[in-house]
Amino acid sequence: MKRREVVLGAFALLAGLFAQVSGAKEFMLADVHPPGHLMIQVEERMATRLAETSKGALQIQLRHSGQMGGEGEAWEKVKAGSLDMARVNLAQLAKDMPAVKLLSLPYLFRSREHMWRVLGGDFGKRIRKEAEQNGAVVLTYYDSGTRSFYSSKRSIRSLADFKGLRIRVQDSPVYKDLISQLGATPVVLPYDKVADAFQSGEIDAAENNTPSYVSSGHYKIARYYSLDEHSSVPEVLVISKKTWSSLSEAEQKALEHAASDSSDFMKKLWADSETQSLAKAKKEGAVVVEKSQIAMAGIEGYAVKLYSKYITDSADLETVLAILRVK
Ligand code: GTR
Repeated sequence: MKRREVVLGAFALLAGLFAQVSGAKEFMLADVHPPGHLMIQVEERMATRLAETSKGALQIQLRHSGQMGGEGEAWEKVKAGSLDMARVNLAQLAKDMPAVKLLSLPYLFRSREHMWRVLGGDFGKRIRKEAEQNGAVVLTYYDSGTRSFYSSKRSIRSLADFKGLRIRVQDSPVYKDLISQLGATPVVLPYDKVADAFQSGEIDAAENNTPSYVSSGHYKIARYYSLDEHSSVPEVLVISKKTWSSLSEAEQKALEHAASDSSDFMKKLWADSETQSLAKAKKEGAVVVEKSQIAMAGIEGYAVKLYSKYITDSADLETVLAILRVK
């Protein structure tokens, strides 16, 4: 049987567990991306699938474009149980979860396939456990590609180009250290404040994957994009433990299933979304520097310092080695 048939079969089986209902349970889902970003399309599909499977009993109310605040705020609310669900970058959880600090280290993953296998194995279980200790349940992960630097000032081609730059980062200790190690100044800002910060001169650079560089409009302000691919931290969909424990087993299964189906859907479309975004940025004037044109040897030196800071004991070392050993 083909995978698509298996998936549809599972949805049909789950649907059998739901009776037609009059009142529905609604889950508020926060995301910072605007409509049009692949992530939002994927979440809309998840909402539709969930509503169909549950015969209308389970509904997702999607709040896109940061309507519920920045990602840090959304994560805090999920932990506290005052927001049902959030889709955030896993880096947002680094402050609270030691496993995520290790996962955020540069150059940890050899490839996207390697990353997915790590998330599906023991390390994935550890992340789930740490999330639960914080009051959240991990429903699924999504592709986020690799992140690269962009600047409004100049192309970054070597370590020397970082000197004096003020670079926006997500609120993660690893990202802040990464920028300092490169000789620049980290500026922590929520995603929706980045464009204004470029305009006002508060920052000279930021970093992100190509779909976000383009859908946010940053490519129009910070035209120099250097594909150094310094990190690949996936996106995560979390639900508050409070909401999760109020659901029946059938409801939990339907939600898990819709989430994992949406992640599979994203996996198929991600590469195209990267290619199309990069083509758009180039066509509209972004100056793109390929990885082969960047003096990576100098830049990669910072990774060594980060590894020695974040691998604090033999257990951390064993964890990182286990990640590297995953085939
Ligand atoms: C995007 C990511 C968001 C958020 C944003 C940021 O690529 O999808 O979840 O992390 O980057 O830089 O704040």
